[in-house]
Amino acid sequence: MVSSPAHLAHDGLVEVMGGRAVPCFERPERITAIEAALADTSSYRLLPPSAHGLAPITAVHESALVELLEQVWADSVASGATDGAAPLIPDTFLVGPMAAGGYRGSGTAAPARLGAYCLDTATPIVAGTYAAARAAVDVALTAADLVLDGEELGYALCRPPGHHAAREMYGGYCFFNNAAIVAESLVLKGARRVAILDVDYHHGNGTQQIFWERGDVLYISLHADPARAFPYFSGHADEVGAGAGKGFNHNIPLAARTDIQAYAAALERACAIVDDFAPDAPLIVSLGFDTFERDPIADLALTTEDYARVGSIIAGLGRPTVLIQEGGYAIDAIGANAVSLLSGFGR
Ligand code: Q9C
Ligand code: ZN
Repeated sequence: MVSSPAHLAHDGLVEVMGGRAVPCFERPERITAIEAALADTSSYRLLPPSAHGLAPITAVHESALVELLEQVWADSVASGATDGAAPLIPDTFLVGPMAAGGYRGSGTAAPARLGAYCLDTATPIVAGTYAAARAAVDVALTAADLVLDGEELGYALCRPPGHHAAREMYGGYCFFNNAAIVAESLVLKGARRVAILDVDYHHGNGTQQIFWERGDVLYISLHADPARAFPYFSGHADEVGAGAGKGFNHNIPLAARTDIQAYAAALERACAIVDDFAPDAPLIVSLGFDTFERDPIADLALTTEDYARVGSIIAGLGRPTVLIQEGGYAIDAIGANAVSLLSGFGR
């Protein structure tokens, strides 16, 4: 289990949802609650991350995105675009005809820079955001190192999460795509087939986009049907990849209130696809607990006990596994949900 206190400084305060500014759902207590629950069981070792540098990040993300995230807060404070208390949330988005031909605008003002790279109004940037996002990547890569060094299971307590971040886009509470960065790092270490299984409530549009034309990285996701759920514009069953990646992207959309019976059947289908693909590197799991029955922004119906079953189905693949924390916003239950999932791995 790997985690870093650097995430504490990414505390966005507010997001804009449904036309209202509301307290961020993606908050520091999510990870401290998991840490506390794991510490209570006293059967897990909690390790700090080791620094892996920028190269694994720029292998997956455009440097323009990395530079934006690194600089925009300080630039905005210097220019007066923020008073230093208000988080940065874009108010103008580069979409449709204005974005034609890869146009990013030449604007240097913070709204122009944010709106050219950001998906939504729920992903505020504050002073500590970049350091937290960098640390989350290190947490993920360090958990993968543990598994490469022989552990059967590594759990990366990543925050901020990653699976909505695409090659040159952030959003959906995500800045760097922790799972995709781990997958690409495994390829760069010589793996020929890497599988990412995404069990977050939301479709991982970023991970899908990054590996869309790749036959060496399988992406398979179970998530709420985008007909009703964020990110709305991706996650449909007919999105199967393109070029060399055709057939290596699988989306399994789920109905509202899906319970463990239907969920387990879908997960077993997904695991069969992973098994057929026969990865030659550790399995990467994008792990969200927003499938929980009481999650405040979601509508599936898994219980705390059900996560043991989810864990045991994934463990049934019999593969070394790196769990990468994504979403999950019921803070009073997230620790118990994590402990339950790990129990399914026999831990
Ligand atoms: N009306 C993750 O779970 N807002 N991100 C949805 C719905 C964004 C979730 C608004 C949700 C992002 C990692
Ligand atoms: Zn989610």
